[in-house]
Amino acid sequence: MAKVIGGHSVPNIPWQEKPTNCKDVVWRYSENPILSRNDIEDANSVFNSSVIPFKGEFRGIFRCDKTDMLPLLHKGKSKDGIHWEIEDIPFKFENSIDGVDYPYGYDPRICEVEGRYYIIWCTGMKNWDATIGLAYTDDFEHIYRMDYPFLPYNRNGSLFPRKINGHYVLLSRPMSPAHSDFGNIYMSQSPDLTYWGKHRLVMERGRGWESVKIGSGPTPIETDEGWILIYHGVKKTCNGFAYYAGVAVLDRDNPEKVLYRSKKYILAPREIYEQVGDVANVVFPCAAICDKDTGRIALYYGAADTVVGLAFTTVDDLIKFAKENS
Ligand code: BMA
Repeated sequence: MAKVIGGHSVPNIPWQEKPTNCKDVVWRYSENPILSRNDIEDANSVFNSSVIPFKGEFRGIFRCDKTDMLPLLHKGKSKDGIHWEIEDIPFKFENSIDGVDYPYGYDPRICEVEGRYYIIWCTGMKNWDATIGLAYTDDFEHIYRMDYPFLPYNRNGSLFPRKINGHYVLLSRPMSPAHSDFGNIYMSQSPDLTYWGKHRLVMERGRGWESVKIGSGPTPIETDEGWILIYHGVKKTCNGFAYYAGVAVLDRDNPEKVLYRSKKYILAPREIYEQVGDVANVVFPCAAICDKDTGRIALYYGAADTVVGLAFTTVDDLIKFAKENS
């Protein structure tokens, strides 16, 4: 088994063995979806959400659109990572950065660095221009905003769970407000999580399922073979965009260097709850819990911009797939 570096033992990681007739690298939880609008009062949808192990349980930040269709962030807790108690009211930050709370928020990721939990999400600035928001919490009770890492327009921020060569490293996907049909993954570095620079291109959109744009997904997982990066890729069809998930392995000391990148997707909208919803044909992973002892991975993804799905794979499965299909 590839050795998982850092991270935690998560003996209670949600898990189901791969069905014997399944040939896919990622397989779905048999009771999907795990969360829907019925789990939050007055909700239209709950999707693209992030979770993390916390003191033997799990905590999460959930994107919920209530029936006013404004995306905001809700806290949630769970003992088993499958059954969640989500707060009905979006959380408020303890402080403000520019005099406003946040007009909207979506696609959160959570990353633990040195015992502190960072939340990275797409936020609206005062005038609603979209950029990446950054916040931290130590207890999932009080959440403190930090400054915006980047100017608009930017989304899909994923932080690495340790400093690399003395710097925090953040992946992001700058975008044009005028054209939503291109986008590549970049990385930026910071000595203090406030000032960001040394921006580098990591991956450009590819072919087929990732030909329109790509964006990083869950917090990368460190192994002795490199960082496992799960990301989403978008294809244009005559019925609009379709969202897939893919995998790449980045160099441990210099994640700008892509070691392997699968030409094939690892997850596609195939089930009815992924194909039918507010936005059809979307799988959008935002969290991957990894148990460092077994290499098991529980992958959480938004489905059709409507519900949350859970799927499984392993560190070895992903690395092998990325190598064989690179
Ligand atoms: C992207 C983001 C995601 C969403 C996806 C599909 O641009 O806004 O939140 O899941 O589109 O609608």
